[in-house]
Parts: sequence; structure tokens; C-alpha cells
Amino acid sequence: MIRFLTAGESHGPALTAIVEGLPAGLPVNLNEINHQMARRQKGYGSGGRMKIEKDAVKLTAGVMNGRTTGAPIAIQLPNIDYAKWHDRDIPPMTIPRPGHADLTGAIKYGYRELRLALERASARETAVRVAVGALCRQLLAQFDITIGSYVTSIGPITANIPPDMPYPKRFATAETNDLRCPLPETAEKMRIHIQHIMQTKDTIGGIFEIVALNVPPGLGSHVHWDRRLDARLMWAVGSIHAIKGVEIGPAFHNTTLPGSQVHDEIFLADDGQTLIRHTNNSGGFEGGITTGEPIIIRAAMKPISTVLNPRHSVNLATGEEAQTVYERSDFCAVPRAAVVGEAMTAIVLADALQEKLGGDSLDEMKARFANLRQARLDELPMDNTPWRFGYEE
Ligand code: EPS
Repeated sequence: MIRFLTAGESHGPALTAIVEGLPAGLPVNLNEINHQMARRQKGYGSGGRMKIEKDAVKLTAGVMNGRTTGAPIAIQLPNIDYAKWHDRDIPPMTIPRPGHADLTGAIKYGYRELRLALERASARETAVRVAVGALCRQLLAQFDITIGSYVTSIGPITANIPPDMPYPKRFATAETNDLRCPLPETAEKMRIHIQHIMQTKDTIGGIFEIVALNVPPGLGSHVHWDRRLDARLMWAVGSIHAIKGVEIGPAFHNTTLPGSQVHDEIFLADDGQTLIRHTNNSGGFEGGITTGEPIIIRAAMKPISTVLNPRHSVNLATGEEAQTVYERSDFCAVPRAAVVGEAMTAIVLADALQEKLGGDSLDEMKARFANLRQARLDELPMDNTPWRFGYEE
């Protein structure tokens, strides 16, 4: 199946990813990958680093003459900021920041310098995840599967998106502003709130939604915990730095309603064959398997843990209580995290599609995709007769 590893530190020479499992013969558009890289760099509330980096990747293995070969793909992404660090004596870092991996990383690995934890724990790593996700999006696009995202809240400012606002319109409008908000008026309120946060030397989190459209029914499985596709998506999105909560559809809101108002009733379309829903409170999943409705993932991002206002901590070198020392960072990264969420969603969905279809080449996958069972009466014949368990006991 599709899997990937990344390596690289925030201020080291480069980030690297190796991606395995994409089929042979997939056309790869490098400009499109770099377009996704640029989307992740755009977001109000970023610190100085985003003015330094101009993320652009090289594919140094597994893609030749514009197509995948089926071999592992190697992605290289340089850190421009490394030029400022590589021959510099770096002051020791001994006061852990609450909320970052400084203290837990040192406890775990026995570091005698906290920066070793910071460097790898940094959300800089998400840049190369977006490149991996961009490759997977190109596979999904072959099957008309698209993924978008938008921010629904920053701190207390919430976008009350009309339920009937079509998803493509939400994506397109979100793309027009650097808050990634589908309601431009709310985007301006979010901007003012982030300005206030910056002035008060603080940071702020928020909520974003990732939506996948045209995903066929029947991906994932109910038969094992680790094959439930909704759970795999929650894990993947929950693995993004500072994401502390993930729900499928309006999961937490659904807890306030009785089942009769939650479960998406099943109807027959006018053709008398196709099984349809008029609601999608399940967020696109029943039994860990896709229903064919849009997949909706909502993610909660905590405020960035590097806070300009000093936080109470302990200097591990002197043994005395101390205030944290501020370094350049972001004030709000929610709009950019949404793009990372899209990438993680693309990776997991590409994996699930590959799992369902098998196939070593794109042509093989396409032939099998055309034969996928649909939610139609004529594709779901029933025995409609009494039966027995019939175990051999
Ligand atoms: C990050 C701290 C900041 C962010 C960084 C994540 O970096 P720096 O310490 O160099 O200012 O800008 O994110 C990125 C570099 C990026 O590409 O998103 C952290 O501590 O997690």
C-alpha cells in the first residue's frame, strides 16, 4: 500500500520524504506539487520564517520523464534558513516551553540540549508532507476525487457557513483570502482577532474542515480496528502538529441529538435503482466504510506553543524556576494547517483506493475502478431466504 517516511530538521539543510506504493504510469506534474507547497505557505498569522522559505521540491527518484515508475519516490525540499545556522555557535536552550516537545523530548531521549527536540518536533516537517500529499492528490484526480479545506473558526470567531453552500464554492472562496475562510466578512473578523493576538504577544488556535468529494462507496472496512477508514483519517489528521481533536462530520454535535435526527435515511432516486441520502450527518462513513457521500473531517488546532509573553518554566541547567525565552515563531497557523490536513487526507484516501483496487499500474487501477460496486439495487442482489449460521463446531 502507500506509505511514506520523512526526515529532516527545521533548520537543517533539507527535508526528505520517501513515498512507496504509488502505481507505475501516473503522470506527475511538478508545478502542481509546488502549487500545493505555496498554498501551505499562505496564511495570515505566520511569523518571519514564511518570508524566508520559498518551498519548491525536487523529485530525485521514482519519477522519470513525468511519470511514476512504481519505484520509491524521493522528495527533496531545502531549508533556505539553514544558511543562517550552519556555521553559527548556537546558544544553549535549557528552559522548556510549555506545550512544545522540549521537555517531553528530553525526558524521552535524554537530550542534554533542548533544541534537539525542537528541531525535529517543529511543524516545518509538514512542508514535505504536503509534497507527499500532492503526489497522492494526482493519483486521486485520475479518479475525479478532489479534496479541499476551509477554516471555520479562529479563537472565538466562528464562520456560520450556510449548510446549503456547495463545497466547491466553499473551497474557491476560502482560496481567495489568507484566512482560508469561505465567508469573506468573517475572514476579516478573524484577521482583526489575530492582529489583537499579535499585539497582546499571544497565539491562537482554531478549527478547520477538510472535505473529500467523489470518493466511491466501499473504501475501508468494518472488519478490523485498523481498517476502519474514518479511524485511519482521524489518526492521520491528528498526527499533524498542534492538532488535538478530530471528528468525522458533526460528531460532537450529533451527541446532542436523538438517533432519529442523526442517521442519514436511505431513499431511492427517481431512477428506481440508486440508493441516495438527503443528509450526511455520518460525515461520509458507516461502519468505517465510505458511503459515497462527501467525507467531512473537522480538526481542532491548539494555540501555537511558542508564546511571545514569557511562560513560567524551569531552567534545567540551573535548577531554578525561570521564564521562557522567545524565539521567532508563528502567531496562528490554522489556515496553513488546513492545507496539511488536505495532504494527510489525500495520502490516506490514496492508500485506501490502492487497497481496494490493487494493481501495479495506473491502467490496472483504472480498469478495476470502472467495475467498483455502486449503491444500486441491481448491484446488490439479496438471497431473501431464511438462513443459518452453519459454523463447523
Ligand atoms: C515552528 C516554528 C517556526 C515556524 C515553523 C514551525 O519556525 P522558526 O522557528 O524557524 O521561525 O515557522 O514552521 C515552518 C518553518 C513551516 O514551514 O511551516 C515550530 O516550532 O513548530
